[in-house]
Amino acid sequence: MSVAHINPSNHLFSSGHAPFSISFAQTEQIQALDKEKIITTIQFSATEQAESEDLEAFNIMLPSLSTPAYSEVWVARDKLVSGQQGDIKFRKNNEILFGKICLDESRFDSLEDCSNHAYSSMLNFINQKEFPHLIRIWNFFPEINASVNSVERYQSFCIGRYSAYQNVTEFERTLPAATAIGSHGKGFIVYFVATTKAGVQVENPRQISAYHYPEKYSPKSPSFARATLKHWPSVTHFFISGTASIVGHETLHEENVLIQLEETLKNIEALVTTVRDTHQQPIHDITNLSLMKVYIRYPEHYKMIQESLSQRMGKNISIVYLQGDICRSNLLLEIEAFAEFQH
Ligand code: 3EB
Repeated sequence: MSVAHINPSNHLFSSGHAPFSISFAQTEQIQALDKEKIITTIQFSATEQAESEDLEAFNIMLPSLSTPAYSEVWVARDKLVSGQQGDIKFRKNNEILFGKICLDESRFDSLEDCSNHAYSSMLNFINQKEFPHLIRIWNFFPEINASVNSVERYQSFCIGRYSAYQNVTEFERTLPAATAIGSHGKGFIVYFVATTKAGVQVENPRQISAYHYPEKYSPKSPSFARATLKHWPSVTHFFISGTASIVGHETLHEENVLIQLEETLKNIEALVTTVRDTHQQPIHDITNLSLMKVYIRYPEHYKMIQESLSQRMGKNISIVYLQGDICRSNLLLEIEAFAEFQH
């Protein structure tokens, strides 16, 4: 049973030390929660799901490869209020702001404009609020590997995002960890977490910073950090970006998904080691991470990946497997991760 080792209740109820917790949970567990403290519940399903008015629940159109399907649940320690400004829906308390933008691309002349609008709105929005620091962003939109006028859609997305960031002073220093995945839904979706005090950027010694990638991947480089560490008064959160089989800036092992998995884990390991040795965080190795999301291009690779990864990760980490398109067509999988350290 692919998810037998998941024990969502370990994380579900915030210990009280952290401003929020993240876990993978099933419907019954979510129903038991205090609604005023649910930041959001993210479902992953290939079929459209009813969306609540105020972010309490929304769906990302990525088929779940593991069964049963788990939702990603964000629970706050303190009560939240909801709001909306323009295209942005948000929920916040004194410590955290969670925001989501969902755009209909047909409103715009191009994906570049759509991406630029989403990022400009988000940056403008967080700057007016008590939460000017981004610590984590997710991006989902369809047909990520398709080309329009010989520009890949992922590149158009990068160009729009980059130009929105041009209004931020020394923007590269402010970039948070991120994920960008091709979904099966129609909408262009960005969701983000912003805080009152900045997180710490972490880069990967095995990889060139994405914001310094050469032009061949995108005329304007991808604007994200490899990971963010966010220190709170008594815990630290560690957000690892979507990570793939890239060393330096090149994709490795195009033909072999299991070797891509190994290379990806080496990249994640390098981030863990950096956080342990350079940032003095109490993490020994990758088996100490708490959550992982694995995005797999071809569903037929799921079983192989799941067998290999669950063996490597042991019992403490909860893993969900989703079918999604990775932003370079030669990448077969991508993994993001999360951990919480008590001080
Ligand atoms: C990579 O390392 C893989 O454009 O926001 C991973 C995470 C990737 C985020 C993004 C892209 C993004 O380049 C792709």
